Amino acid sequence: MKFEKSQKLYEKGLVNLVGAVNSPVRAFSSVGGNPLFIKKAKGSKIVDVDDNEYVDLVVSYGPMILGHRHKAVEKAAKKALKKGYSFGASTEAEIKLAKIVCDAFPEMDKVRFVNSGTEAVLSGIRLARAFTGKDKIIKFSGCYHGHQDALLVAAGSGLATLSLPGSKGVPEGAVKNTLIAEYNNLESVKAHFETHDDIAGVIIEPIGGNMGVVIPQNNFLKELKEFLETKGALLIADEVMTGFRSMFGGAQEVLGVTADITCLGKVIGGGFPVGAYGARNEIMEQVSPLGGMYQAGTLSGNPIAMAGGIATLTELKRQNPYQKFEEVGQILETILLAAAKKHNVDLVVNRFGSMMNPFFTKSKVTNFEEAQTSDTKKFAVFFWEMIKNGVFLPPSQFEAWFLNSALSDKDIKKISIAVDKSMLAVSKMK
Ligand code: KE4
Repeated sequence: MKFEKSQKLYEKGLVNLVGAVNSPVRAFSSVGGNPLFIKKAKGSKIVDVDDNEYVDLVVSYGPMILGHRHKAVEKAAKKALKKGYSFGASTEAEIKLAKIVCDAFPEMDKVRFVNSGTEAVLSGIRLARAFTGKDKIIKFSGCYHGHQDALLVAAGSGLATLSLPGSKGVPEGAVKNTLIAEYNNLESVKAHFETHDDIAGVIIEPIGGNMGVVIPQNNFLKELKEFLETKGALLIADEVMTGFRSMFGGAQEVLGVTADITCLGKVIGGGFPVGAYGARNEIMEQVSPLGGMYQAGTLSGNPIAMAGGIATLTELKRQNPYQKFEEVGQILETILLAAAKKHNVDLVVNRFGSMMNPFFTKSKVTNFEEAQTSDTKKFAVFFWEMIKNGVFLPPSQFEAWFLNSALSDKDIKKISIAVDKSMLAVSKMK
């Protein structure tokens, strides 16, 4: 496999782009080497500028759940393009997508569209504060909720990848109302309520996806919701990654727990920039123009993005691929564990439906601290061997792999061969 053209573009990109990327996790910092540049993608495959083809297990960190360039989505987007790109006024498409989203999340009477997951969570937090009149927010170490100041503490994803405790440029004042708890540790949440009476709510990834995959244990989410109800605090579910992926109604549908506020992104736009936040009427009536909580956006509800979202969710509902995701996920989990056993590599695999990833550790991984016991040097060797064997993974131990409904049996076979070769390479490390 050659990477010359990616290398050339990387050097060229360094001139006007920071690190030649527009999002840090794409920089390949934790796996070494330089980022690949992608030329095109179709179905389950992605092709880089050196014409290397890969089975794609990144799928844009979640959005491309139908695979790339699904015909129904492409047709809808092309049709929308012919009517205009952006109006700064409402369109019927926004109403259509809002109904699909609210029907999928029964707790959600109304939704507001924004342009990213970060914006969705930013607004969801502001809404919780507006509704409760309280300022403090609890987040869990290892969870990542986008790059808003208040939540860039003890975060996962790119911050964990780069081993950053937080971000420069975030003033102390911006995080003074942010309290940190430990995932799967309800006592660590309760402790904050012992010393604070101004907690608006708790924000959580109902399935952790930014420490690698971390799953709530023993009814953690259900008990958290029940506890918060006794305290008049809100449960804010960050379903940017799990919404429409874990199930059509997100992780809430699978876990049987309803959040007071739900934040969405990724799949909801099918690759086009869409985020959303929603809740029951009594909460959403706080939002301008009905209430005093302000939030706005030039491109919110963009007609092309709405068309992409409507087509993606309509096709996803028609396909209902969740049982298949479970089956394929189980196969991949078995492949990883069998290869690790064969080559005597310590490995744990966490999976929730079509989100999964291996940790190079002996420890169970139920929180951020345990996730950090993973050997990231082994991950880096594994990552590059998988690339050389035609499988595109997120370039970080602390990112989830994502399945899509275009994956074929041939793709699974290719992944299996790549995993075996990559695990052998790991086993040969000094
Ligand atoms: P965006 O602003 O990147 O659309 O969404 C932020 C966000 C919010 N909540 C959760 C649970 C998320 O996973 C994300 C973003 N996820 C990362 C991948 N772990 C996006 C990839 C990137 O940062 O380039």
